[in-house]
Amino acid sequence: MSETTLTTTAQALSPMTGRRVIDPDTYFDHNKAPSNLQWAHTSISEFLQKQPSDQRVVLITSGGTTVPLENNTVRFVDNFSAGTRGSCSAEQFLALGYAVIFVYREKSLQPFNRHYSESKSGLLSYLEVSSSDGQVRVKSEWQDRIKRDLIMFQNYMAGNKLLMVNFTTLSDYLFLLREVSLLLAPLGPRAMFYLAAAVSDFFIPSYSMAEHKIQSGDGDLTLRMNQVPKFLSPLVKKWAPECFVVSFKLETDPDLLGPKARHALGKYGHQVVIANMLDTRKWQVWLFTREEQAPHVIQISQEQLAAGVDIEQDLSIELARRHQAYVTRHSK
Ligand code: PAZ
Repeated sequence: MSETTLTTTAQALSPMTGRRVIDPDTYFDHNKAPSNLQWAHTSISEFLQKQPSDQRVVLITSGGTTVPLENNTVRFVDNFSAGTRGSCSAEQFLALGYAVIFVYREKSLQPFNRHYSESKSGLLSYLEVSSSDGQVRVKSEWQDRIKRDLIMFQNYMAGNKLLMVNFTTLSDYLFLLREVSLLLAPLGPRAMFYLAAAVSDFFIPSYSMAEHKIQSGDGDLTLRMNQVPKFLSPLVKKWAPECFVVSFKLETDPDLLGPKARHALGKYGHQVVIANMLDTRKWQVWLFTREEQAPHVIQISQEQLAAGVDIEQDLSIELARRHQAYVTRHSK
C-alpha cells in the first residue's frame, strides 16, 4: 500500500490538537508483530488453562517502550522506567495469591531478580571462588537472601503462578497488550490489568521511517512523529470490557497530575488511575476512581523508604481489596 493511501485510511487530524492521529484498529495492519507473539499466545493460553476456575489473574506491564527511528534500527527514543514499580508489584500480587503475567521491557527489572541488578559488577559481585575446593559459591553475606528469592521465584514459575513475556519497542508492546487482553477477556472481572509500563506517546510509523541508518552528513535532523493511538480505549471497550483495569499516569508538573488522571477516567471509563510524580513516585501515589471525589493517597515515610519498605506493598493490598469488591459486585 502506498504512503498516500495510508495517510487517508489510517490517519486523521485530531480536532483537539490538529495533530495526526492513527486509528488503533489500523495500527496493527501497518506495523510488524514481535517475533515472540506466537510464543506468547501459546504460553499465556497454557498458563491460563492451568489456573483454578476462581484464580485471580493480573497482567502487569513494566518498563519503558522504545520507538525506533530507522527500520534497520541503530537509533531509538526511549521512555523512562527502570521497572521497579512493575517488578516489585509482581512480587506483591504473587504474595496476595494472584497469578501474574509479567510483560516487561527486556533488561528492565524483573521480580525477585531485581534485588541483584544494582551492583556495578553484576552477577560476579555475589560470587566467590572457594579457597578450599576451588568451587564457585554465593558469598556468605548473600546466601540467605538469594536462597529466599531463588526458592520463591522457582516455586512461582514451577507452580504456574508467574509467566514472563518481554518486549522492547512500542510496537512489540502494543501487539502483546492486545494479545494478552483478548486471552484474559473470558476471565471477566477476575482479571486485573495493572498497566505500569511507560508507553511512548509519539512514534514514527514504519512506512514513514528511514529504511537504513540515518546519515549525519546532511546536517541537523528534524523528526516528525505521529501521536500513538490511545489503546486504553479499545482495551476497555472492546478487547477486555469486563476486566478490572488500572492505568498509571506519570507527570512532572504537579498541577497537571490530578486533572490528567481524572480526564483519563472520564475518557476511557476504566476503574482506577494511579497517579504519580517522577520525583516522589517511590513514596507517594494517588489512587483516582470515578466514584470518589478526592483521591486515595498511599504514602510511606522517608524512614520506611530508607529501611527498604516498598510502597507497592500498600498499593497492591489496596488494589486487591478494590478488585475483590469489583468481583463481588459483578458476580451478582
Ligand atoms: O519503573 P519505575 O519504577 O522506574 O517507574 C514507574 C513509573 C513511573 C513508570 C510508573 O509508575 C508509571 O507511572 N507508569 C506510567 C507512565 C506513563 O504515564 O506513561
